[in-house]
Amino acid sequence: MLKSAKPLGLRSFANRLSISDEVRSAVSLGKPVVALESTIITHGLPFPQNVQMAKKVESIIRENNAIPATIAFMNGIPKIGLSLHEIEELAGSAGNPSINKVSRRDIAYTMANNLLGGTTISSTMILAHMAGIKIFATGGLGGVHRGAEITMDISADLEELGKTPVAVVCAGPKAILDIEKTMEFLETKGCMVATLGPAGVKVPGFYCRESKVVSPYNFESFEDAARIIESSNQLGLHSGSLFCIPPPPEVALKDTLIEAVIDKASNEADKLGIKGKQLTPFLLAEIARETNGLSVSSNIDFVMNNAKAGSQIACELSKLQS
Ligand code: PSU
Ligand code: MN
Repeated sequence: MLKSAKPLGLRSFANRLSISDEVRSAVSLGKPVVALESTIITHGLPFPQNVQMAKKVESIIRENNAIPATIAFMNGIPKIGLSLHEIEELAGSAGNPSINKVSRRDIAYTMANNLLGGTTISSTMILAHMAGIKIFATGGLGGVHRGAEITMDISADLEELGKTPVAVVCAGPKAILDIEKTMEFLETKGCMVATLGPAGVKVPGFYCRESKVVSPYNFESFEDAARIIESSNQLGLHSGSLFCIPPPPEVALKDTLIEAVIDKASNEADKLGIKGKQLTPFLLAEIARETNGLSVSSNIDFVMNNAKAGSQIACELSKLQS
């Protein structure tokens, strides 16, 4: 007998979310809000650059007339809109093995065990959507890893982009990945991909302005981007979308430099048997070491550039909806 079970309708998942007053009010008023992930703080960048980045990206979003919402798990609680103090706590824990890297599959465990967790693109999209946020800005996307035809290492970010209606603004998949296969997978999952620039523009390769892969679509203004998002939402497609912003020429790295460094880091990972969720953080740390921190500073510059673009898209979307 299931007599004692509570009726499902009374258990609202939204009760488990902690949304800051500022974000809750901005969303309900239809103001522009930009979500931010936190795996980049906990597993993507070293301390103290991670905390500097996390604070600066929020102020850039405010300067561009939007409200930032950094997302993370604080003692198991999914929080949308972290306080400065919480950002510092998260950043100070970077490198501590007890802090979890949280994709979709890690969410329930993190909550049940009251863990501190940095959210990847995948779980940030989920929580942003639950909180009513439509735009999310970050640095680089997870994707299909090199050799995935053997390892099956395909980031949960891509599955989420196929099924959660949030627009992700980033500098493309990093060249640590197989960009061509990443684009194929996104097509299969039904995620719209567009790159800022003229028709025929290539998908950026994160550190580099362009990869070898032509972007499926392009957009030339932030209003164009907002119209694509609005069309998807109006039809209830429930798919995510990916807007790629090529990094500014003055901070992009040379293809030849970065290719050699990535090859070396990938071989090292192979040799040490690093795989699963440890692989991306390992590669990022190796690349940072090999470039004497140059990859870290350019990574931060790209996040700022994407946050500015994300804010502008959020402002255009808010205008379309008013
Ligand atoms: N790519 C980067 N920097 C990052 C990440 C990816 O250039 O910090 C992080 C993001 O949070 C992304 C996650 O969602 O890594 C993907 O991890 P994996 O490859 O294990 O799915
Ligand atoms: Mn993986």
